[in-house]
Amino acid sequence: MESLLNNLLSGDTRSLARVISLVENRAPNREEILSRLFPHAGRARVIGVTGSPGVGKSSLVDRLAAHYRGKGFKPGIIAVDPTSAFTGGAILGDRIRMNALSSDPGIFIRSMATRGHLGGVASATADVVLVLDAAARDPVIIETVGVGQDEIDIARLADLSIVVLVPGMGDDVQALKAGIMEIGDIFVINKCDRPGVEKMERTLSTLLSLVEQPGIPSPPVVKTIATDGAGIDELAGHIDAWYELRQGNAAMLEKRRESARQRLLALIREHALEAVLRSAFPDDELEAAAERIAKRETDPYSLVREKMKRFETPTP
Ligand SMILES: Nc1nc2c(ncn2[C@@H]2O[C@H](COP(=O)(O)OP(=O)(O)OP(=O)(O)O)[C@@H](O)[C@H]2O)c(=O)[nH]1
Ligand SMILES: [Mg+2]
Repeated sequence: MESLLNNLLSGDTRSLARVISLVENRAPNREEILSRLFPHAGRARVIGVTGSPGVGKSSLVDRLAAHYRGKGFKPGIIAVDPTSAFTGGAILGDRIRMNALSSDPGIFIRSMATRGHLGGVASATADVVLVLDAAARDPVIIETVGVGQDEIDIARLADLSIVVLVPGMGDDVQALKAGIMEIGDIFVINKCDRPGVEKMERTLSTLLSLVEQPGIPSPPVVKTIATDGAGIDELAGHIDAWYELRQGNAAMLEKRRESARQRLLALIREHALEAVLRSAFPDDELEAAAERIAKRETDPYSLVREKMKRFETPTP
């Protein structure tokens, strides 16, 4: 393990891929690995890109990564895929679309399925961000489809969230959860080669004025055409300015503190659940109990009350 981690730290891509797999597959030594890497992380800019299916997130991420690559950085990309565990097709789709990049070892791409992670996908994504960060990947860009709590949790992992919209989705935008509007630090109207750009701009500024907070300037809105690269330099300019403005300031520190708090709680939850299950339901007792409840021989409430008694500390 020592040499694997050293290779990762000195920039070896294959070791990076192996460590991510170990972490994602919940290898028994994964927490040891993560604590070893932790001191080497904390430098990467972590950028979230969120938006409805097909708005052009992967195309934008592809362009952004190429932009930063051109500046001498080595970006890491995590594509969080909500459907891949069911069909396997969407992962392949992302791989194909991002193909132009994948031949360059300076850009590392990883797809993650949202299902099948015991601790939740946000938790698994946080671990992968840490690994990429320790491997000196910067920026780390996370692509997610903007639906559901998982995505909002993932967006919270990022320092900065980019929300992607397209012309003609007016009514869909109205239906967007307020949560998504609120996490947006920069808004992108992509596919500006299509009609309806001005209407979309107006709808967006109306929505932004609803969530506006006094004293805080509205987030920038950038118009892009990801397929030909128009607006990408401007988008990167806003990202860079965002970081410059916040470098080491109180709001940034508060965001990192909040993110650390969430991470800590998530880890405690995971460990506590595992420990309680192991202690209260050893072997296949969980299955046996489920069967008894299904057959109406007992009820879950008294069973859990009974099982939890062992964790109660006696009141002095
Ligand atoms: N006309 C036009 N098409 C675009 C633009 N950006 C992306 N597309 C196309 O839109 C389709 C979807 O693009 P993706 O980048 O895969 O979108 P996505 O949001 O990552 O999609 P999912 O990951 O499936 O949610 C592709 O066919 C792109 O070529 C654009 O600016 N203009
Ligand atoms: Mg995509």
